Amino acid sequence: MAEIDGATLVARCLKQQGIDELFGVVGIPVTGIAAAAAGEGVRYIGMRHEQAAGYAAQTMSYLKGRIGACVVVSGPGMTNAITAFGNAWSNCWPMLLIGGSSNQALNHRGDFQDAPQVELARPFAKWVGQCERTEFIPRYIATAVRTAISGRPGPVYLDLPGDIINNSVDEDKVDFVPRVEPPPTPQVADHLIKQALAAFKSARNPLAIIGKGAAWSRAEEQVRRFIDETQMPFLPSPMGKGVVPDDHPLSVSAGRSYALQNADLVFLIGARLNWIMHFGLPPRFNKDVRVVQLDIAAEEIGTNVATEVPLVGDAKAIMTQMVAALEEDPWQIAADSPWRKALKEEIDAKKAATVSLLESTEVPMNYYRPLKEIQDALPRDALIVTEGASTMDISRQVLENYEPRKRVDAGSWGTMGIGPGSAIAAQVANPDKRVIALEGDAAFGFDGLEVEVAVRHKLPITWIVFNNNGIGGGPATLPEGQPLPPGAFIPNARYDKVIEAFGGKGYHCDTPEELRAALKDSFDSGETTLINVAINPDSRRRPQQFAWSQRPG
Ligand SMILES: Cc1ncc(C[n+]2csc(CCOP(=O)(O)OP(=O)(O)O)c2C)c(N)n1
Ligand SMILES: [Mg+2]
Repeated sequence: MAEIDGATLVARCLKQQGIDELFGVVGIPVTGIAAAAAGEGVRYIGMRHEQAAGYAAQTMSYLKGRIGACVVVSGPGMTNAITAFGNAWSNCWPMLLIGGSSNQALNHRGDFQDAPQVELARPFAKWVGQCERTEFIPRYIATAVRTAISGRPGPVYLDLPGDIINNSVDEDKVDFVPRVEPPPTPQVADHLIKQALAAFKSARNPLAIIGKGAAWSRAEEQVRRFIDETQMPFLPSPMGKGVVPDDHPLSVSAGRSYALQNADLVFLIGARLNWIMHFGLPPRFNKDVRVVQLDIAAEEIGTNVATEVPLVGDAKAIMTQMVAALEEDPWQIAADSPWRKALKEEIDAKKAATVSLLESTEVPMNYYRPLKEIQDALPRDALIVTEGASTMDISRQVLENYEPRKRVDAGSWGTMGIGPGSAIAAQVANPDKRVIALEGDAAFGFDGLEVEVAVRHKLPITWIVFNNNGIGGGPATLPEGQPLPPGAFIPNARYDKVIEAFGGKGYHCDTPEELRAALKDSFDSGETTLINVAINPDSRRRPQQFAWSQRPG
């Protein structure tokens, strides 16, 4: 009888479940899994920190529409992955975290890197399991995958003791199971679609809010048709950008605050009324706002604001129903309606107010001008990974997404450090597309050495660091003999040298012209490059505040 070891079995099952790449950091007891991967058709990508492996795995899930995986060692390796695990929980993304753990025979004996790993994962996990026998590995992986991708997605943790990984078993004794099918995509009863349409018709100022749930369920075609048919103004959430292209005439992104304050009805399409949407509460929302809510999770219905029409199910399936109902009973918001006219005026005024910032020739540069250089240089199907405070928030206004799932950012958890792992996954998933990782200098610091992984795997990511000397900016010189400002870093640091240490190409830019030339050179080179952009530390976003500093209480 043929024997198979646990490590090979893990790699084979990952492949069977549609996982073509495995991210991780090797060591005892998981090195064998990484080593077996290539033989089973899984590309192993060794990262420099477990959190980056975790961000890469979940970004893979989101971009490919199934599940990405990462493997980490016991103890500190596993705890290092927990922040990424929490980020997947907060964003409702699938992710399979595989943690090696101590040999079962050494439980409670003070083993190397022993830790309560199952308990650590549990609060964030949709499912946790510790595999007790090598023969059970296929069933455990299938259960993990099925749970992670079904309903509202989320992260799952599979704990594999060293002896389970290292044991060899008779292949005939292995508990093989079939590949997990794509999850069901529930629709709603027709009367709810009718109720929703009636609610839209009865509203004076309806607004669609498109979230990344719509992007996850691949609802773009149906959402786009709904917007076109009804002419309903829409606001994308940060990662809902691109489900309907940002240059669609009904996008109200530029007039976001006005649109939210004045909408009398919001149609949530895979978007949550959490802090990013100011909880749906005054002063940022109308106190009497009505809610039509499409969400995959029944328990999300009614969060913060009562829901008038609940549409619980898959965004693509329900929007298909909605578009069909509109075909039978067409209805449209007139272009000369007071709501659309008022929004247009507001948007025109807001856009006009930004022109001088976008065209500024000041040096050191503000945020807007270099972002405009990037916007002008990017192809329409570029993937934009971005994090930082002003760097990320202003980029949301200036950098447009024209296709769904083309923006990954700090997300629902506001997590700094997501960028490098996510950019690596984005380029691996889209080898022929332009990928940029736009990083605040502080954000870059969390995981900056991951650029080595990009160089090593020949991933032509363009890293762009917006360098304003710190967290929200720092002084041009550090004060002597006084306490240092808490967010200040070494001024004028040359992050471009970081990539040069690994043989990548670095650029330093002080002016818009230098940045334009660097972007062109970077894009033409087909290499991994890093552009360090000096940003005026006193430059801030337009006077309009961050959602995270706008929370009540
Ligand atoms: C893991 C984590 N640690 C700390 C923070 C707090 N935080 C919010 S934004 C930020 C960095 C902002 O600075 P930078 O990336 O340089 O962007 P800037 O606003 O300067 O453009 C930090 C540390 C966080 N959000 N996540
Ligand atoms: Mg900064």
